[in-house]
Amino acid sequence: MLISMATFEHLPVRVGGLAEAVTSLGEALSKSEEVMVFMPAHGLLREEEESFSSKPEKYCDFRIMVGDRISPVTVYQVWRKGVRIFLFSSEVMDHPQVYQPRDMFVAKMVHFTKAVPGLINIILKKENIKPDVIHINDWHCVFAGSLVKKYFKIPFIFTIHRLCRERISVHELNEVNLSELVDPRYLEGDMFNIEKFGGHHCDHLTTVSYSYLNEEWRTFFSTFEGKTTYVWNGTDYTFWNPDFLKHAQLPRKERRKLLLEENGLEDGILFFNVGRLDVEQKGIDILLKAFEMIMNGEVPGSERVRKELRLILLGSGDQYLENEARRLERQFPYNMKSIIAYLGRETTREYYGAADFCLIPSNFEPFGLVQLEAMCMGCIPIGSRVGGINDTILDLHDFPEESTGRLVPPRNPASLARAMVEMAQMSLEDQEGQLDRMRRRGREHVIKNFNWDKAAERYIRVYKNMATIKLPFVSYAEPY
Ligand code: NHF
Repeated sequence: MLISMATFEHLPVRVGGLAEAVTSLGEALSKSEEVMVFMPAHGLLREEEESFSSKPEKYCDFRIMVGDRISPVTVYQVWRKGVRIFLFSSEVMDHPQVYQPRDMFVAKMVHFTKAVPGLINIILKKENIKPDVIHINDWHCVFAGSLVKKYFKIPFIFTIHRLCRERISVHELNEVNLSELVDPRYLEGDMFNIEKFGGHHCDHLTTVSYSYLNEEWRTFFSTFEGKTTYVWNGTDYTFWNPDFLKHAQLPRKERRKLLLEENGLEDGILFFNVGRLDVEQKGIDILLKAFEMIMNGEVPGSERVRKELRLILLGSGDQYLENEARRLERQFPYNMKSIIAYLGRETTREYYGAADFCLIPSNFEPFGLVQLEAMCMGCIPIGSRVGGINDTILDLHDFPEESTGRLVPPRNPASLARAMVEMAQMSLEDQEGQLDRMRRRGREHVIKNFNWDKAAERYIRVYKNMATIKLPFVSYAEPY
């Protein structure tokens, strides 16, 4: 099967989890199928890119019409781990910021929409091949998928990694002569709802977890119930492997002591959070509040834990949250450290490999990679009972014998604080036997159930029209 995927993020271009997901899926699919990826170049070709296994070479030139302007496009071809990547380069598609500023982003989307069918046309002519499916990742690529389906009769698979509820002005579409896409059913005033349009026009609609599909069932997915399903993402457990730690031979507690020392803190029970400091999705305000509640003695039975509690935040984002984190760090200098930076995958792995617990307080989370990376590294996750977090963590109270972490209600600092105290107490009371078992089970659970080969297998079933779908008369859509 020749699978084509369209995306705005693919490593080395990374804004969020989308890049990891599309890159890993492409690699896994390429073990049995041919895979080509279409992506705007985002200025990538100006740098020497080491993460490709070949040098980018020019594949073709052509021109697209945008309104009454003719815009030249050059497509470069490059290989990365068995995947053939086509990078679209033009004045607009080379803008280095992926989604910003808004005007530039919309222009990029328009150019990409026109350039993808343009390239497929040239591939047909040059190589006499045509993709069997086009897999569209998130709303930015929906229009491209829709045109490819219309012009080449190629099935269009639409995966929602996160619902954005984005709308675009219908005048903008008319101006760039894309009025053939304007479907009056998806007009809200003079704004056009792209995700709904995509849901209607695609052949299969998928999202990345069963819980997220249910959470957004009434608001979105039920409209497309006959073609909707979910496919879990995976994680790269070969990279997230404790054997690669700097001090792999030391006991976990020793590694923790060293890492805390490096961060100017004394040894204690270490909670860790990594990722974007954001209120809307990631719930970092809830985490800061929970920490403050424990430190202010507002959580019953937390006296001993308070002295021992250490919290490290790793990531940057909202200015307000960065300031809050700094304020708490000043207030509780023996207990908290915030590292406002992105330290890279290898260093992040050291933190997972030393921390006792990982906090994932998201308000919603379509899938979420952090809890899986943590479980792979023996760092016990405490996460919100939402989306992919709910699907992947087996809670201590729900499944005492199989548990891999703790689940707490979202948007609830008091519940999170209680769970943190409960887990810290287990650690202090030296129930390490039980915690060690959770750590071991966590890694096994991820390797068995959330690997990319399994995801690829399931997507191939979707591409071939053979995946189970979620319909209201089945209470549970099994993954196979
Ligand atoms: O893991 C990749 C990622 C998800 O939950 C994540 C999200 C965006 O919000 O599928 O996409």
